[in-house]
Amino acid sequence: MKEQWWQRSVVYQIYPKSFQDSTGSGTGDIPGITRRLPYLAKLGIDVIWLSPVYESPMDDNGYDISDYRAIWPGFGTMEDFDEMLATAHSLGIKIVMDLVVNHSSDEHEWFKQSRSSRDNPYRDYYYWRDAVDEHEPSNMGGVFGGSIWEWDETTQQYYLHCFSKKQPDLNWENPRVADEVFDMMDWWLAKGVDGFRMDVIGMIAKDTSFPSGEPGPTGYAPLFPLIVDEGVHPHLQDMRRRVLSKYDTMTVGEVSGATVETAKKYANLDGSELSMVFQFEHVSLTGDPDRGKWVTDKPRLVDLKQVFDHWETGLDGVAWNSLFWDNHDQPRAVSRWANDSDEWRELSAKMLATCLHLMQGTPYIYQGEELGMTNYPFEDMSLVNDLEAHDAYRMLTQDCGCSHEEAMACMREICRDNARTPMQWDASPKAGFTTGEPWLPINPNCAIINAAAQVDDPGSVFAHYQGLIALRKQSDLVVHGHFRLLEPWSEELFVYERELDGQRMLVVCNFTDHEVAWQVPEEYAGAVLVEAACNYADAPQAGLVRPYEAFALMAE
Ligand code: TEU
Repeated sequence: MKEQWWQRSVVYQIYPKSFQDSTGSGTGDIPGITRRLPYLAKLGIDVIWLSPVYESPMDDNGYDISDYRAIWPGFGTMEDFDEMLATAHSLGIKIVMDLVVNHSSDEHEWFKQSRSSRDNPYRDYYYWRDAVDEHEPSNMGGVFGGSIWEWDETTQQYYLHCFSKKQPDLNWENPRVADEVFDMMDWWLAKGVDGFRMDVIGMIAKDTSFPSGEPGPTGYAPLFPLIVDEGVHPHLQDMRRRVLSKYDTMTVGEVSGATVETAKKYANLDGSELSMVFQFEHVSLTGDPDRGKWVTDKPRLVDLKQVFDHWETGLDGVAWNSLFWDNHDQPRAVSRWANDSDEWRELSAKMLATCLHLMQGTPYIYQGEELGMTNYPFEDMSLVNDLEAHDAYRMLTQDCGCSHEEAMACMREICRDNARTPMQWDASPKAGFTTGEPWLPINPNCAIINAAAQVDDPGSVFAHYQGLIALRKQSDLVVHGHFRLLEPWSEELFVYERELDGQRMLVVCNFTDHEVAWQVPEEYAGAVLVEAACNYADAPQAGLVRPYEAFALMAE
């Protein structure tokens, strides 16, 4: 099939609240993004995934939208947006917006109308149900804790919200909802944006019998049985027909429950639905039936390799993979997957980059990942903003019997604010992010981890990402090569091979802080070293792989 531009692209995710403040407000904004576009051009990325900048009460930092065609004043104006878009395009960078249409804000006009009376024309834009025996219609719990149902006194019914009560779920069974969404998407695409990242798009079709389930320690039943995956595809095919097919777009769906089988539909190379999906198998390798993701365990390398092998081989030639370690909902890559100590941080951050960027699929870099930014040392909840984390702290300490310190250890390992601390631009106390009071604490390690110290250093993490991005641009093997996992049972090495038309690349990554005895396969004797993949200054040593070493070899 014809190569699509987003198959050879590298995407950079910007969380606008934490990227660059241009006014001294303490939160990032759109003019700040515009100012930093030359930095992104130097890195070499092709696409920006811009987390929401729309009008919002900011209950969930913009993932609760009250006007899909307006900019939150704290981020700037629509003119600022238009200037950012034009500047990005002038630098050869595309902009993909965040489409949040599983739910809106409760302050959206649609919901204000919907909740005003039972016979309002907008009533069925959302899910409303009567109480059952004076209780919520079902006992499922939301992602941010509590019931998925909120009582509304005015019309004496409950409304559905899978996330916070300020994020009522849109009723996609009502065709007018699709009409409104597709019209809004068309409006943004006509402005020149280049596509969408689709927030929890895998959740827009629900079992509207709203079943109850077996409650857990929180007293609520799990949410996932509510989701009807097969009901999502007709909406996406409709979206493709009515809107996306009119433009040359990149689309990526957040489908946390995606499997290789369902991804073959969501991300089919025939263009019938989306370009790709974010699957969550690798970021869900740890967890607990009662506490969910709130544990401090580290994923096992063998499990991680099994997931990537499954997805790389499962989609090859049929659908397209996204590749990520990190985003605004995940802890920082080098802290979660490698080693953020002073001794090993730079080396292991580069190793992670090589490991991910030489696989088949579109790689995503989360802001600061290209610098090796780390998790934040949260000591208590006073510095934590995220509503998901505050609910989790309450659940851990009140429902699961955790001590404050046990709960804070989970926060330091996994909470979303680890990725949301401000971007570290320079070594000054406020990291060049703001001249005001930052909305989240700035990591004190900005003194040593910052863009200014790296952009002109050929040995920096930034430079390593630059090299991998440049390699992808000129290598059909990296973009299209078939994946084969080697050493599947090694708990230390992630070794895989790419092959295309007889050309082969061997990628070797040591995920440990110690030397591992290992021999490069005979068929790679005399192969050529891929400089961009290597994170040690000198060539790999025969018969062993050094701590957190990454290298690649090319053979004909
Ligand atoms: O995330 C979906 C979601 O379930 C997240 O809450 C995430 O998977 C979870 O925090 C991991 O444990 C999307 C957005 O990315 C997230 O920022 C929003 O809070 C959420 O949807 C609601 O819009």
